[in-house]
Amino acid sequence: NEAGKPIRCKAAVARKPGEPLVMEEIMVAPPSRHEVRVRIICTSLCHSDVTFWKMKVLPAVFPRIFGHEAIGVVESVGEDVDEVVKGDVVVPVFLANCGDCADCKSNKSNLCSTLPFQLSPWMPRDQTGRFTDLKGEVLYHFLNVSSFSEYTVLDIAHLVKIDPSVPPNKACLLSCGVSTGVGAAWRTANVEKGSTVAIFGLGSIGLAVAEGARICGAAKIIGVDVNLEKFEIGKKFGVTDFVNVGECGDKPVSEVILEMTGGGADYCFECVGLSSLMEQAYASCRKFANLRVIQGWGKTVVLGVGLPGSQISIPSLDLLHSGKTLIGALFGGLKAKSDIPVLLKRYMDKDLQLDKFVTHEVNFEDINKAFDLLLEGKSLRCVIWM
Ligand code: CXF
Ligand code: ZN
Repeated sequence: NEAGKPIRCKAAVARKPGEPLVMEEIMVAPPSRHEVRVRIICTSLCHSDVTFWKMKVLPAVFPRIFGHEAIGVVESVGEDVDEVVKGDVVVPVFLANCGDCADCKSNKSNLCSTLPFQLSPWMPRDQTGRFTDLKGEVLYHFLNVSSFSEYTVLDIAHLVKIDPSVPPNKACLLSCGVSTGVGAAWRTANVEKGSTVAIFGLGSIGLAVAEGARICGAAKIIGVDVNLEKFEIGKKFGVTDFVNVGECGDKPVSEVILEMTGGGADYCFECVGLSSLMEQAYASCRKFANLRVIQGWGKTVVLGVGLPGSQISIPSLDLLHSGKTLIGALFGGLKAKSDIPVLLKRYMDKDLQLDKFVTHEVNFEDINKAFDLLLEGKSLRCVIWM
């Protein structure tokens, strides 16, 4: 029984930006107040891990333990934790949900104000760390999760207790990427039956938007990508039409989409993080049919993570005359504690499909293979088993 004591275990440490992770023995401190120490069962690689692993300028901090899409078992709990007990199966989430603040209590927001989202290298509540290497040197945290370790410490606001019967290699997908895409269609856009959707970028997030739009009953799901192969993949996720950006010639993509949809898609989603694509997405969505229609048309959702400082430019008269909306969403607008169990149930009911996102599985020792596969564009989700 290690409760209350540091645990020695294996972790994949990112020592330097862009260099392969190093398997090391590390020490994981016991959970403080409002915290839980978790044994990770499996984790998967999300593109944000790669983005921050590559980053040489601030907010880059090394050495660091990446990983934020995972599932695990509670090993021990700190003071004032009554939501979970040892042995509970939990899914970590990078975005907090304390359940207690004005925002968590409101159905208008998923941005907890007790622990507001920030790119901190520490634990969220006290801004200190729980990891050290065997020389006593600090290893930084990532996105409040750091799941590339056999054990990690999570704030209680950053985990969701789930039904332990769900296969872990599927449940872990709901920890970040798939939830973000499905949530964007379901919660942020509120896609309804019969609507037309355009998705810019058919990576895992874009495909998860397609899956979300499909289960919401969208009639037309247009995938936009530079890679024609993505259309074949997209079809498996409900994509019905494809726009190959390389084949649009001098025409802006938005013009092609306006033609295909007779005036614009009801909902557009940007899933790459490129300013020009965000502008094209906004230009591709439909204007209000008439001013008495209060809601429903012309909504653009930005999910892609842009470069720090990057700007977008929207024609102001377009905004004024069209009544279109542009919104960004973290975690697809989902509230982790209440929405993840709903998505899991829909998976168990064979309604939401998760299996097709898992294209590869590797053992923890081979974690660098997961990086290679994602960098080469060969994988959607590669599950890493501890
Ligand atoms: C991202 C969202 C934007 C900031 C970095 C993390 N989420 C998960 O991958
Ligand atoms: Zn992620």
